[in-house]
Amino acid sequence: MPRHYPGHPPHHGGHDPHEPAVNVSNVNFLGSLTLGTGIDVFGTTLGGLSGLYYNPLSGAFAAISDDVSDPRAHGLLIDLSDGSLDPGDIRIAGVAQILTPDGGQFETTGAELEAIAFNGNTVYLASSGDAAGNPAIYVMEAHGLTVTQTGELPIDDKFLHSEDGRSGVQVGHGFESIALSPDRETLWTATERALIQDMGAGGRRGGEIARIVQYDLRSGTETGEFAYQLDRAARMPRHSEGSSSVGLVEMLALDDHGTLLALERGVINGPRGLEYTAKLYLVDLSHATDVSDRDSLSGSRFQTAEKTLLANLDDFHIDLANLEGMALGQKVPVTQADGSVLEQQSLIIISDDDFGATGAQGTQIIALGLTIDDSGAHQRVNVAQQSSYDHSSDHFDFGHNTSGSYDNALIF
Ligand SMILES: [Ca+2]
Ligand SMILES: [Ca+2]
Repeated sequence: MPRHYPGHPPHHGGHDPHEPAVNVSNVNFLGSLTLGTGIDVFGTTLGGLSGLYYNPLSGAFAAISDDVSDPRAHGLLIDLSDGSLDPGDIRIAGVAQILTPDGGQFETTGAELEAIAFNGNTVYLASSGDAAGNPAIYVMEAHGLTVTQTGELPIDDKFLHSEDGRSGVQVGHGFESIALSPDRETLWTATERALIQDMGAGGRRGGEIARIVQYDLRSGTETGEFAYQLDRAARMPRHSEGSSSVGLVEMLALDDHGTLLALERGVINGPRGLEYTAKLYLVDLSHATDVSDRDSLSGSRFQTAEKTLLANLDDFHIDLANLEGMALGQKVPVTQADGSVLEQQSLIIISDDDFGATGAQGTQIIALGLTIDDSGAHQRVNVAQQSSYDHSSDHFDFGHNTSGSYDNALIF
């Protein structure tokens, strides 16, 4: 029986007769599974999973691994047809290699890949930092089991490390998210935490201010930046050493106009070791100030993105791992408390196990069901819209793998 999260009522912006475009409500917990550490997949180890993409045509998920020494995407099949995530519902499928434009190993870039999106033709990968510490959005072409870089989106100087160390992303906290609009014309990414020069902008009582960056994919140019106020980091126990932080680790677009789902993850490294929190927010950029012309937000006035809590994953009473990636999956039948069955949109959230280095016991996969009401949207939410995608040759077959071995099937 899925657990219902009473949560907060959907927020109605109320500023504009066209708002809210999309409402999300009735968040249900459909289950959680952990894949153990050290699972060998064609000579690689499943792990480091930091971003997730769902291909509605193949029914497969592609998870990007942040392994700097062997960048790759892992294929996963997740069967939620009965509305519940249970042992045996997850199968590991192919591995796709990531290559540089000249066909070389992508590890030479030193990039830590943290998010993935695919528009039917082009794969986009976000990096939290490369060998020089700078973030990137890589533009790639997928051919079978290889994904080859063809370009990069331009990154404004304010995100790059300055020689004096006073501006740019905090080390390791560059881009962790990619959201593609349903019409595939807009891409949003975001810094995980504040830029160095924006550190004081959250005020004494607020969390850090991250920046959401908007790109127009037809022109390949940046078209806006929006301030996103993170939750405050959890307080450390008195007299204890350690650290506590909150970061924006994934986003998904629900419409073409800046209605997003966002995942905020907290990391507390204290006397009890590493503990994690995760909160799912509905984000609306439509009233946020475009701050792209401000190299620093300190001392300036601006309207942040609106955010509404949809679910605190702690309320599902599971031991949360280091959750970093999410994707909207198939529609699922979800049994409600009164016994009725509701068709919901599934949301899959995955953890980065850091290959066990931080003591993680494996990759956690959490399934939620959401009701997404897009009746007010200019364009319907349609995750299956992939009209230009030729998928004649690369369907996964759920029934094919009965031997327990992995199909090195095509992911894209
Ligand atoms: Ca990661
Ligand atoms: Ca991510």
